[in-house]
Amino acid sequence: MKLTRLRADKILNSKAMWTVEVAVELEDGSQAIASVPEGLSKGATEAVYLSADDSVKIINTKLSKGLKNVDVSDLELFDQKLIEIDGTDNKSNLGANTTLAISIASARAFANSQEIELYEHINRFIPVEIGNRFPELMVLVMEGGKHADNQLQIQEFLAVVDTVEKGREIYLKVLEEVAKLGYSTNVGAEGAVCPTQILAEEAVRIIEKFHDKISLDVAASSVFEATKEFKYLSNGHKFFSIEDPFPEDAWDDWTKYLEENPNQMLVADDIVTTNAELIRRGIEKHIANAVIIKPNQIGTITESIRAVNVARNAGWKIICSHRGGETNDDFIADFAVAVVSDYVKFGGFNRGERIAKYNRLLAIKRRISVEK
Ligand code: 2PG
Ligand code: MG
Repeated sequence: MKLTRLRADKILNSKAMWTVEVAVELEDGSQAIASVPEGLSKGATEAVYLSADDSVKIINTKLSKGLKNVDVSDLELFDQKLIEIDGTDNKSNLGANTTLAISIASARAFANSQEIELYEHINRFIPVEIGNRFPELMVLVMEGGKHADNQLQIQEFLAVVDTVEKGREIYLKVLEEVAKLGYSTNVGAEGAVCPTQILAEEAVRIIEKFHDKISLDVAASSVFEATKEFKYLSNGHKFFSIEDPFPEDAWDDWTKYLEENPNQMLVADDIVTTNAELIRRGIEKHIANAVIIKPNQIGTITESIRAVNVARNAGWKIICSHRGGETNDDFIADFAVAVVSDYVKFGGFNRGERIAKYNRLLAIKRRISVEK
């Protein structure tokens, strides 16, 4: 099935930044659109994010001609073509936002043309069947760090649950409790509460009142003091998982921590940036046992799948994640189900662009349970 039309426009993301939206049409008239997020606390080794203006220009000139009549049926071959046209290790020619938007829109258009769901199309390229396995949710309940204007140095306080319903309940209880204690109920970048003045110890205690499976994203490369805050908290609390507790260049700190805490789920995000080669290096150095997968850190669906495969083969847990600056595109929900992700991170329940992902997950779950 050939691509016959490719067009890009600039749209706004949830942080009032411009991003790219791509529209694709196939030879049978099937159409699809896709837009991509941008991180707020980015890893240094993420693939290049081109300005939306440059991205739109490249697509509407060079790529709309270069990709015309290219077959989209095989996800891997199509993405390979994008990788070849870019010709760099970090997508610095086309931008990872450009290539990912095209990769998603083309896969979605193909799924439409075949009258199958996007997650079903992607799963054909995954060596694991979906069956009745569905990701658990790391629901964001409190925000700090670069994502909020408050005292918390740690970026994310998350409740780990198996259903959206449970996540919603905990989210609302935490919100109510924060208000009751007299703190502000401001909303952070990713749709959770970010009370001003609150300290990390109290933040955790509030969440612990309602749930005992709590995860953290320390995002240590973004805020210098975050590691210190994490070390203080870990004296009195047990966490289900800990993401980025050390900076992305402190590989030895990661290895040492895992050696000393072999049963702790330790999640690598900024240190490996969805890059299969970096994940391989991380596996060799025993830096973690779980990984965050953010397709826009690498730039195509295929390379994101590669990252998942490498991590999973080493026994690492997979967590598919949204970004700080999001759009209403719900691709990440399809992707998470397709790759049989262990967990997802879609944010809190107070921002439409996060809700879009949760609602898509609910729709997929309904669909899968009807099929069974
Ligand atoms: C993270 C993400 C998503 P950002 O650090 O895991 O929560 O944040 O997209 O800003 O990098
Ligand atoms: Mg992170």
